[in-house]
Amino acid sequence: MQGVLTLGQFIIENQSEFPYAKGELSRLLRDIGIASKIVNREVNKAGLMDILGEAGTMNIQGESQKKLDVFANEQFISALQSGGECCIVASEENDEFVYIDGEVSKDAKYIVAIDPLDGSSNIDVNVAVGTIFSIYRRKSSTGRATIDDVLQKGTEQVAAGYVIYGSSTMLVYTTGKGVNGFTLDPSIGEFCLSHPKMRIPKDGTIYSINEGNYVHFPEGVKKYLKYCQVEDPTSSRPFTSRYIGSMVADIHRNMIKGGIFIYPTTSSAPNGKLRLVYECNPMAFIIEQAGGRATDGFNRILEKDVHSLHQRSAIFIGSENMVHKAESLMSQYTKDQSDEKLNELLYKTGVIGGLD
Ligand code: P6P
Repeated sequence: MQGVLTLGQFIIENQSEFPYAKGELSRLLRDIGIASKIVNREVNKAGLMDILGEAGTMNIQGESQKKLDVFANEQFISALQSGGECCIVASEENDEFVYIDGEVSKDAKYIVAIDPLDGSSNIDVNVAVGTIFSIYRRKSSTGRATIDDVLQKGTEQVAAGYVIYGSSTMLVYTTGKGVNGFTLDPSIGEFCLSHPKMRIPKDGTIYSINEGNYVHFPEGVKKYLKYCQVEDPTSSRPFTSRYIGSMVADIHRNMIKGGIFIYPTTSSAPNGKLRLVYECNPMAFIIEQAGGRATDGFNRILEKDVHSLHQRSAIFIGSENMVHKAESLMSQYTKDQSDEKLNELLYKTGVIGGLD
């Protein structure tokens, strides 16, 4: 394996990045890598097994769970349970967060938030799907961890990553010191460093959005789409529209080629569709670490207050200059409905708050 650096070797070689870490975070990342390989095996042969289709259950989002959703969720929770480095798992597939029982785990210092299989509705049509994970250090120092240990701002993440189960399977993660990508080599069953120090281009010519919702988009988004579609060779417009319908796949493509992914508020998703804790925050951490930008159209994703486990957010994420352009049109044409701005206004006018 001359010249091949596996995920495990890379984690150990870069362990000094983790402040105060005595190997726990390294082992936690290893556990996630192991579960990803098991999920990858099932995703790759989903068509051959009775593992396609509906599980006959619904998650808290009211979405019918695919058998692979449930399988993936079980694999990640099981890997984290046996690894012993995590005390709580917050998963898209579970209404409430899950305590990781066990003599060791209950005192473990890390919290994992995860979307075990994002885009799972694409599995039956053989389109790339992904896993998204976010790792926090628990804030409480004694007793059982609580919901407050989970509902931390995105800026508090110690690590975040995604796995894309596509033409090849890649694990991309950051611990706050840049982004590195690893491709699974099935012949040795190892994730191998293939994309060191990933950077997203500052500009791009790809925009990703479900234009089927056009009539329900905020005015600023409509203006941005028209901007993308105008003929202007000096700025390489019209841009190209690419939408896979799998957040990990759309954002990964934009990471490599440059581009912007937008899931704004719509009439059916007045707070956006994507979830802040285990989709928007981890992807925002990764993209910012790669030199990109991630906001809700007005506010930096990582600084948004986290009120609840399955809280949703609008997201504009990708190449820095493209996101800036979209934000400028949002501020020009759309009123910021987010809590932060409303609370700020109420505070300033003395309706709420005050120092007492
Ligand atoms: P729509 C998949 O269900 C997902 O959560 C993301 O992966 C994806 O970007 C989005 O929803 C697609 O949503 O409404 O365009 O089908």
